Amino acid sequence: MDSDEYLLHFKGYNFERSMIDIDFLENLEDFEIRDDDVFIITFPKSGTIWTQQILSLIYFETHRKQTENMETLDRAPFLEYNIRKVDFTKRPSPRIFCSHLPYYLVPNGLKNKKAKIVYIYRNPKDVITSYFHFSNFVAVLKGCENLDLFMHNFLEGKVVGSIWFDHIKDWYEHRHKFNILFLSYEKMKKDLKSAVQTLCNFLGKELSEDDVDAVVRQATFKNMKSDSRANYNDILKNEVGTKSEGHFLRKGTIGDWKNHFTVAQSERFDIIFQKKMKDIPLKFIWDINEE
Ligand code: PPS
Repeated sequence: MDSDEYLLHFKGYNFERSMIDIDFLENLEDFEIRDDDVFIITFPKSGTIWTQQILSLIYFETHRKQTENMETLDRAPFLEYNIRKVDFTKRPSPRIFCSHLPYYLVPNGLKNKKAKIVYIYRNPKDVITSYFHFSNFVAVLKGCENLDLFMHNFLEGKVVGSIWFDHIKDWYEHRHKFNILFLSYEKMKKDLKSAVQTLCNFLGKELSEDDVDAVVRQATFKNMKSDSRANYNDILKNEVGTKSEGHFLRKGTIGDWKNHFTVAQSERFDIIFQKKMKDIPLKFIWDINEE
């Protein structure tokens, strides 16, 4: 294990240093998995909190119908960033977790293929753009003066989550070991209702048409942004800390990278992407108007 001010390098992967309990990490592979557990797994800035909200709405009628006032972080906490020190063994089933872990660090019990994993991925130019802003917004990440420098760190894996290409490729190539659904941020953005239905089918949850509509309504960018239980404003301000003005729900769109990447940066990234992703048939959408 080695570390710098922001990153904790553990078993080949970079964690956010201040939010990690090292004892928990050391024992993560033996963390007991229940058959009805559900994991949302992502590389950072790929739609984690959005999916957290969607799954929470799908699973909990009290959330869907707004009869219980609970933050989504408490309904679907992060496994490795347990900032509220929840005793996960005491959580009632079904438990939803979020995680940025690479495939080789997740609890072994997930390989029984009973518990479910939803892997959300996003086109990496938008991930970089979102991550660049987030790094300059929250106190627990290293800020970066320009996108060029951030892209350099991103490609080198000097960010929480390490190398984006490794994360997605490894999960994809080891998908047969898990009960896993791959779904893209962009598909969710382009047709949220279909994405919710895809998720319900995978999770074995039968919701009425009205309930699906209620999930979709409460998971739009606009409605999440104004819902204090879902938008992370208070969590970032009071528990994580911020270093500038901003919002967790920043733009919430496809293709904002075009407002930040130069042509040269974009072309440089394309060459790397084509080379590294040539054997991975996952579909990426780079533009809001793309089919
Ligand atoms: S984190 O910090 O890794 O958990 O971040 P993560 O939640 O994975 O990603 C944050 C980005 O997701 C966007 N987001 C949404 N987009 C569309 N619709 C909805 N409802 C939604 N909720 C969150 C959020 O705005 C971040 O993207 P950017 O591009 O920065 O806006």
